[in-house]
Amino acid sequence: MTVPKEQLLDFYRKMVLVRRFEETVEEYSKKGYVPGFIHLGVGQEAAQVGAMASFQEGDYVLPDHRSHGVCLMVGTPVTEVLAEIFGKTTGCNKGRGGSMHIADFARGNVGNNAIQGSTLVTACGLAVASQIRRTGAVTFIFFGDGTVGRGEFHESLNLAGVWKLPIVYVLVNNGYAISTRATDAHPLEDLAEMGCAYNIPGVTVDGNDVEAVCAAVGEAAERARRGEGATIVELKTYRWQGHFSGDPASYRPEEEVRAWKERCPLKATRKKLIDRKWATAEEIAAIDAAVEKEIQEAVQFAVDSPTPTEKDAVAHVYVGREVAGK
Ligand SMILES: Cc1ncc(C[n+]2csc(CCOP(=O)(O)OP(=O)(O)O)c2C)c(N)n1
Ligand SMILES: [Mg+2]
Repeated sequence: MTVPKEQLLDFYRKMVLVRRFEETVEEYSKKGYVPGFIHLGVGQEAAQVGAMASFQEGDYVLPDHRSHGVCLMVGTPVTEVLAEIFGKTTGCNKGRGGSMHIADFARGNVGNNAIQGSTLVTACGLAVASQIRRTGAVTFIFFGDGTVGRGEFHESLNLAGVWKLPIVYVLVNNGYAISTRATDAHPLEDLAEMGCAYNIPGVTVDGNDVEAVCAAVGEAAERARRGEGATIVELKTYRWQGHFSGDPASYRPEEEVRAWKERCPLKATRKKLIDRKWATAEEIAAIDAAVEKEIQEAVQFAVDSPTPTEKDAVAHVYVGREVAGK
């Protein structure tokens, strides 16, 4: 699939934004600004940006633990997502959620979750709600190859298959679940085929090709909007870093990492832009510079924002209720 020039330029800008966001989170984590673990999606930008191109107002999305990029694509300001990861009061969840609990209900991000597989079940609930209300909304759920081994994956597919739920299962296969290779953990090479047991079609595409991702997820979303049910879209990609920031990832051969870095989704998109004469090197550099400015402004905002007070820690626990004595 070839997307129009303006869309490819937009994809490129968004992928640079996600890449620089992740690199910045890592940099500030090392400086001590980020409480808790972080799981970075460097290398997976095309999967996140390309898949979210089909997300529309009124839809729902359930990102996962490696989905800062997905949270940005929902439209939550970069400042608010970064401040959330820093645990600041200006974060989109007032600094209470952090990296693994980023939600923005108003924009359809129902929230990621540190418990692998739990959101697969939540997806069914959201999809049933939109089916009953006839809103035409699609639920996009992001999860990894490792999460396919959870029981919830099968429970979710079973219900989605029987009730033809409007869900797009975005299966981001980055080859590993922590240190376990996907090929050692699953009997199939293409995990999208697992849908056949539940009468759910599956498609496997190059997750580093933003146009291929956009096309496959787009078709799945249209199918769901037509009331024809769920689809699994498996995006084959790779995470450049370890499972969490700080994991040396010594379980992966250096040659494998090098080969995947050669297949960088940003580099591939830059090449397409140049080859099609849709952008010059200078225009690409201008996009990079504009993104850098946005990132640095977000850093300033997040660094300068206040941390929650002790009183804040118990506020917002119950909706509309004050905790006595606090
Ligand atoms: C129920 C549950 N079991 C185990 C874990 C620990 N854990 C966190 S991420 C992860 C691996 C997830 O692998 P995958 O689904 O492939 O996603 P990736 O990290 O590769 O993006 C595991 C086992 C967890 N968070 N929740
Ligand atoms: Mg994985």
